[in-house]
Amino acid sequence: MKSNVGKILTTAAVAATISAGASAATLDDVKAKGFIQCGVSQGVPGFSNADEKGNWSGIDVDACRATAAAIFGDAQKVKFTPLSAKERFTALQSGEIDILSRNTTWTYTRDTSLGLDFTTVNFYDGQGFMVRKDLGVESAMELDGATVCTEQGTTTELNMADFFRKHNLSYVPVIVQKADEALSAYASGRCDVFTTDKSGLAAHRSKLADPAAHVILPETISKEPLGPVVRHGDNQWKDIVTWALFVQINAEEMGISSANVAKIKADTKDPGIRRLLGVEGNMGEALGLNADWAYNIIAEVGNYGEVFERNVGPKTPVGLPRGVNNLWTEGGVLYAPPVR
Ligand SMILES: N[C@@H](CCC(=O)N[C@@H](CS)C(=O)NCC(=O)O)C(=O)O
Repeated sequence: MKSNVGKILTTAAVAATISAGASAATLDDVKAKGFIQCGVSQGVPGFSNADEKGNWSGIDVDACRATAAAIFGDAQKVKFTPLSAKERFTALQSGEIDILSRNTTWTYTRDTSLGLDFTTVNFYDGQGFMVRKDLGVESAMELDGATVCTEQGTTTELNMADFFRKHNLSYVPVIVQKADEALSAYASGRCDVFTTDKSGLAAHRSKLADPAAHVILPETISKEPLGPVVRHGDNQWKDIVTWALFVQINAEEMGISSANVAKIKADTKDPGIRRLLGVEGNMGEALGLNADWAYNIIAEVGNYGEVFERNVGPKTPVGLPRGVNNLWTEGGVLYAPPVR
């Protein structure tokens, strides 16, 4: 009996040593410098966008803020690096950034060939087309011969080529280096069509002089699961970024928000919530974090629903419905593994 206990402890200790030794690099670096360097877009309202004072906001910004809240108990401990689509993966590979949180689609090729790992999905999307309303086009099937603008280094390029080829339609691609160039080429009439993720279309439309003069066509031509990316091989860091998002999804499901988390922490007798909020035990320890890691995420950044409504929901200029990005209990696909 005694020797068995000894064996189990030894195995656990060895596992802990291996995991700490092999994977602690990014967390240690981040703790030492005192902030997370977060790679974001150059400006997609609702996802990552800076105001005139240089304050960043958006769903992708909040993924980095949630991680900062988990580590530092301070969601402001993040610095942002705006990146074009083409630059983004190199910035992560080279160590210039700690997290890439920039409307980036999780694909097989990216996950397996870039030395990077997708954590989880913070927005389920799909590619669409936007045209000027006065063109009178109602379906993507009417786009034969169109000039189509988009940004280089995106999933958009191949999806668009596949779509036109599959439907035997011709098109003229205009591929530019920056989203703003693509948008101004579209706005000036150099392109008939602007194509990207549908959330991106809604975001970019909100920047146009007369958003109501543009229509997003009904077709969704691809799957674009968007989420934060980290370097391959740092499992602890990947776990922290992943579970920060899972905490926010679970919090919404449990009815815990930034508005009520303090009261719930003080009053609740629910054992699962007591563990999640660090009243009992220390769920943060296995991630190298404190017991209040999840509490801090919810208190400072909010649950997933709050993040969605504040950044891209119907009351914002981006104006997206919750749709598939709703909880599984509400008809969506958000289903986070439990914190237990
Ligand atoms: N989700 C797609 C598209 C991402 C993307 O970069 N789209 C462009 C739309 S034109 C964009 O958002 N650019 C914003 C920027 O560069 O600031 C991908 O991962 O490749």
